[in-house]
Amino acid sequence: MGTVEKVSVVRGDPKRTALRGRDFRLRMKTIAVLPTWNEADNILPLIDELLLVSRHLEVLVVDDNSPDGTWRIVAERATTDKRVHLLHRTTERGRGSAGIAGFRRALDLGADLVVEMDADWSHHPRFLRSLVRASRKADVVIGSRLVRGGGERGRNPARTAITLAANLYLRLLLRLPVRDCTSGYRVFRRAILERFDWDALRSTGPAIVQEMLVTARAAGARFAEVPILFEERRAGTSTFNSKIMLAGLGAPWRLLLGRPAVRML
Ligand SMILES: Nc1nc2c(ncn2[C@@H]2O[C@H](COP(=O)(O)OP(=O)(O)OP(=O)(O)O)[C@@H](O)[C@H]2O)c(=O)[nH]1
Ligand SMILES: [Mg+2]
Repeated sequence: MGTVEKVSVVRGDPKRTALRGRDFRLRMKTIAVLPTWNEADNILPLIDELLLVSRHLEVLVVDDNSPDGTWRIVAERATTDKRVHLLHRTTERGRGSAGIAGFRRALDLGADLVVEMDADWSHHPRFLRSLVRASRKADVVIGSRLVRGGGERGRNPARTAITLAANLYLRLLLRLPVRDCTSGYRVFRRAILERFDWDALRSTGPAIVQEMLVTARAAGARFAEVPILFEERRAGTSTFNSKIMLAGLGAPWRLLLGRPAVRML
């Protein structure tokens, strides 16, 4: 099967591109998938801000039975707002499998575009319009810290250094056609997600971010990167730790050795 690799980088000031949003692809059903683990203090304001981006945007929270009751807050909100959905998982836990479950549910809900983003305000809704706009010419759009106009704000320099090193390592090994291959702020078109063999994806943790890029590339996806400013989480605590970082070193080797989870046509 042939592989088409095409990258386009949308340059410019992310604040300005985010505001020029008249051409948000309003007729496309767009669902933002938010995996959550203990995001009770972030989730409602974030949902509110997201719903303001477009009245055609819906939100799907995938919560793994967070001890702080994030799922309960979202369940209550979902009873009064048809644009809010909750996938409450009680038997599984993990950022990777939550993402996969969220994408599958978004497709079942009829999404034309699926957005994936963190629920801690690191991925601000003000960039969503420019990401969605770029999906007119790309199957996968990355909210990127590593193109002109993008970056990180208010972060511990050690975390920024880890991001840079991880991207260097992953790009060297996986030869991915994007600069920011650890960004979890992305937009996927339905057609490319329909090529995924969801049962065959293997990453249960954050490596799912790269596994989805590898899978999309094998399915012939066109990629684009749009600048974003990644900010420190507003409330709650990070799930990132040295164990996750070490697991991240091994993850690309598994991807290199395995077959991408693409359905045969
Ligand atoms: N459903 C689910 N979501 C998770 C799990 N672990 C993390 N998340 C969510 O995944 C997103 C990213 O997790 P973070 O803890 O912010 O990790 P990170 O962004 O790599 O680390 P920081 O940059 O320090 O914030 C957040 O929205 C979390 O709530 C999990 O086990 N299950
Ligand atoms: Mg985070």
